[in-house]
Amino acid sequence: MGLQAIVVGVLVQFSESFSMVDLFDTEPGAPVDLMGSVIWPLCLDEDAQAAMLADLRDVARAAPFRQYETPGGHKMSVRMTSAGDVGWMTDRKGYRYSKRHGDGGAWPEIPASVLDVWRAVSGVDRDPDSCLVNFYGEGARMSLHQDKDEAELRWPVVSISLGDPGLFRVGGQARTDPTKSRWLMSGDVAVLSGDARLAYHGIDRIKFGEGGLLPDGGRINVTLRVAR
Ligand code: MD6
Ligand code: FE
Repeated sequence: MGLQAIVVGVLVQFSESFSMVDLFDTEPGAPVDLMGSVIWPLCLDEDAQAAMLADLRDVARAAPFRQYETPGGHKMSVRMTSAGDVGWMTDRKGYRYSKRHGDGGAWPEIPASVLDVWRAVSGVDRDPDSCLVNFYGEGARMSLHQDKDEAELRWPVVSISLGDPGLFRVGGQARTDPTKSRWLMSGDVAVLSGDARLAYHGIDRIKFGEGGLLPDGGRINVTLRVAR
């Protein structure tokens, strides 16, 4: 498959500076198709996961996690922050991308460790301008949604999972289409592109405390997008 060839090629290129996978004892899991989305199991090894987690802690220090409210007035159970030129947010006025975080400052830069993953798996030569960081504590979930707040929907969306397992559900372009589910593990990367770009998807639940990467439990998901 073309994408796998590209990823393996880029992995070889990056393997010295970016420990995405230990090519000597494991290869990245073969890509898994889930209703047209592509999941790369264990794309990041434990060292790469720990390095990215440290970078994300810096992001959260600059722009603290917040619990946003949906336009319908529901508090989201997931806590969010962002990096990049624009960050995704929501309040009573609607879903949108904002140049400033809650304290009024610009968002921090997207960490290089995160950009490397986009460059390896996105299949496009344009970098993302927005990096949403989701934190799932005990009981947090994300209901079925489409990613469609971006100006141009032809760019892929790449997401990286860290920490506790999360049950990822993907369907079609209609909310009522049949769905399939798979546990996303720490280090897994999911790509929504092509026909799956507008697929409904969500996280039904997490296995709190079972991941090992975060000492106090929880799941982090990093979603990269070209928003503008
Ligand atoms: C999550 N992921 O894994 C939520 N969106 O916590 C997403 O909403 C998502 O995994 C677009 C593309 C891939 C994703
Ligand atoms: Fe999404």
